[in-house]
Amino acid sequence: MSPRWSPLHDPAVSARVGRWLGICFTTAFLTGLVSHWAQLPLPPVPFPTSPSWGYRLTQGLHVASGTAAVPLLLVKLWSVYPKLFRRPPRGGRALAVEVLDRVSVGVLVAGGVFMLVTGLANSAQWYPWAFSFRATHHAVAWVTIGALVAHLGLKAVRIREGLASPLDARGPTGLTRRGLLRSAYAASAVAVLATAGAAVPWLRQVSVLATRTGDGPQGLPVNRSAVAAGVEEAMTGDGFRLELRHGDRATSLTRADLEAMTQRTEELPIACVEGWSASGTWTGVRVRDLLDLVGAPADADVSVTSLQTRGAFARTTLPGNFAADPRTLLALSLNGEPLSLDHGFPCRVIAPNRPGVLQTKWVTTMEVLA
Ligand SMILES: Nc1nc2c(c(=O)[nH]1)N[C@H]1C(S)=C(S)[C@@H](COP(=O)(O)O)O[C@H]1N2
Ligand SMILES: [Mo]
Repeated sequence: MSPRWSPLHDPAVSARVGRWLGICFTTAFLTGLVSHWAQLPLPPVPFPTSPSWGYRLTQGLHVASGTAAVPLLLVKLWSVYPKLFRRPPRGGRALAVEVLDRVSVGVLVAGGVFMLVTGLANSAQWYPWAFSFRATHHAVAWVTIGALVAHLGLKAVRIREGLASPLDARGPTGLTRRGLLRSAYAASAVAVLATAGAAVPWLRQVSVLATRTGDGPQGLPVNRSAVAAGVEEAMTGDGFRLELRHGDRATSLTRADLEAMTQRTEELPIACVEGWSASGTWTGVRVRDLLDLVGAPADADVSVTSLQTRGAFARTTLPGNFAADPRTLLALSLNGEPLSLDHGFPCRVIAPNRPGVLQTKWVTTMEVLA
């Protein structure tokens, strides 16, 4: 590095902060693949229904690792940006390596920034774009992780040298490399603690920036309210029917009919793709018991439709292994009280190990798919 740059702009710093950044990106990538798998309409290998808290854990880690990466990425970029002004080497081979290096770093930075910006916006429930969040976030994840692998390969020697370099050198303000790294790690820890209370109950007191903190009717947060979904109280009154269909067999049930069936109680979490999660005690009818009313075969996939008139996720598919799991309920009550309208009155799906977005509220039809 040319002497006019501070010794803080050095591989001793960038390799160390990069190591943590790599751990965060890899964690976010792997847990993101889990989430993608869980949300595919009908994956060839079914997403498992156990453990019931699995998605709560992986999606909590997904959002926490992305959050932790933000300060690390900023410090990493700051530590390396003088390299942008480096004169390119002469000669064929060295120049080719340099070009490859710059392209992989360019893709890695652009992809990493895109992933963190879209992910954070999503976890704050802000969707200021027109493209499909999940498809795009998933595609760019592969590009970013590919660029990361290329970067690690091209930089293996420099990284090893950087990790072995000492941390005592000071910048012009007196800050040492060690001090800079500690500040970066501290910023990262604060970012996680400030938000992780959305998934970890005992962190709620310190998580001042969490989007959801366990509040809401019946002790559970609400993501899309009845008003937002265009569900009105009148649609859920005496005229409400749950339609069950299987080929030419069909049955129609009132809420009182559902209440008259055998009731089961399960403790299951709502684990939102946005990272927040909370456990609830749900009581209602086993989905399998409902499917028996129309003679559905074991493990049949079920199409579930909501009363909602606005927004996405009015229709979801409950895969066969979820429909067959005895813990999967069409819930009628939450934490000992009839569901509030915002939690999906008259009835809603609650299944183990399922992304919140697929736990359909205000269910009005369940149709067995061939
Ligand atoms: N019909 C319908 N059901 C829905 C949604 C929706 O938009 N429409 N949102 C889902 C999302 S994103 C989550 S996280 C859970 C939240 O359930 P809760 O509001 O009861 O906590 O409901 C899900 N059920
Ligand atoms: Mo959600």
